[in-house]
Amino acid sequence: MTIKAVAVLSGSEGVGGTVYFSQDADGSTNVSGKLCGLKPGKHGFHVHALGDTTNGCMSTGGHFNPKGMEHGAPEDGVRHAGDLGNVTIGDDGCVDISMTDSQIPLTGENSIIGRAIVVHADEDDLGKGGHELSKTTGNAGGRLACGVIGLQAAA
Ligand SMILES: [Cu+2]
Ligand SMILES: [Zn+2]
Repeated sequence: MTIKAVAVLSGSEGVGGTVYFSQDADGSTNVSGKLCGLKPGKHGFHVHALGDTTNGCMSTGGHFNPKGMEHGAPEDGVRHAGDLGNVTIGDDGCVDISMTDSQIPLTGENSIIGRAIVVHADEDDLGKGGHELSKTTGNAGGRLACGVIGLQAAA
């Protein structure tokens, strides 16, 4: 059985979209969907620890980090579980998301259900930018839109 989840992102100035998650039998999670209303180029894209949007995206906490690691790239050994890198927005202001990740399960103790997905104003430097924020946030700037990750009917 495939476990499925969805997040509807909304934020300032018309930024938003829908992101779908599905977990295969091998435990890795496919992430798909579409975001629009962003300026072309790379924008940080993360799972944040909390599904709390009482103060907009600001109250979703830091990057989901159950292992107590430093910030990194999705392909790095040292990374936050929530570090999904960047999405690249096209000239139309949109991106079609398609990625697979092994650290964002939808079941078990490190499940991302009830947490939030966030898209940022700036590029995530993947921990390598040399900025004081590189090792915590990738210096990805403001939180433009976010959504709480909730279960969908399984398929
Ligand atoms: Cu983030
Ligand atoms: Zn991070």
